[in-house]
Amino acid sequence: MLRTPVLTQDQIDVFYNTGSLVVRGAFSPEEAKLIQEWTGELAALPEAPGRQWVFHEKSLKDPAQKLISRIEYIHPFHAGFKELAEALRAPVGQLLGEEAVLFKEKVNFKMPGGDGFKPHQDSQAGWDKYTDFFISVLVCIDEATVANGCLEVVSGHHKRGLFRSWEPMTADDMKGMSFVSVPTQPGDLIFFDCYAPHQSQPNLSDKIRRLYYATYNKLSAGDHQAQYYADKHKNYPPDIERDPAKTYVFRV
Ligand SMILES: O=C(O)CCC(=O)C(=O)O
Repeated sequence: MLRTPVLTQDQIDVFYNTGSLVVRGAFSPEEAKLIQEWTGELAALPEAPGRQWVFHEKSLKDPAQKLISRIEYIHPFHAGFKELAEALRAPVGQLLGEEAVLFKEKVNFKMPGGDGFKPHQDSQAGWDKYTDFFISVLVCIDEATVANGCLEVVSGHHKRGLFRSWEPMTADDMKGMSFVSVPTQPGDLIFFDCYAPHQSQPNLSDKIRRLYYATYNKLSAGDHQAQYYADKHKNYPPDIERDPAKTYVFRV
């Protein structure tokens, strides 16, 4: 059984003032090892239509090589990740001030050669269609460093709200923002809200960097998970369910 992280009032205040919160060692080394094992099991699950969603990318080190970039829609197919998403619901509920409901989850693999993420706010990916506020939790699976592309967050600018849905941030939006790298160890967590600008660099190192993300909203704002995945499946299905005649564009 994974422990349920509990936040202090000081941590809740940091989250609201800055838009993010780092909790070191929220899971023990044994729990972190278990989550690593689960991630190996997840990556080894066969890819099949209607199952977990697997996405690939071309390696930046060797474009002839294809890498797993991301697996989404996990918890129905892996009991461990179901337990993890459940364990994180309580501290997110503390931050939301009421019960949290899961919106989506994924593992970003960022293998050696894996690409980074352009600066964005999560709600820019059309999440504002479902409700106006989400909190995500990053669970560090492998050590994340500047060299392998750890998360970089901006403090304070979450208070500006959503810039524009389905459009990346412009240079003008980013004036005065400073992206700060947040290296993490297995078992560390980073909570951040859907307006907190963040980005990450490609992984040009030789060390894998897997991070799990679970996103929640207030239960009183509705359970949007099924609709979100149905909509996303239409526009950006997992690789195995793609129509070879179509071009799919990752927008934000
Ligand atoms: O995993 C990362 O490096 C950043 C992920 C991210 O920003 C996203 O998936 O929206």
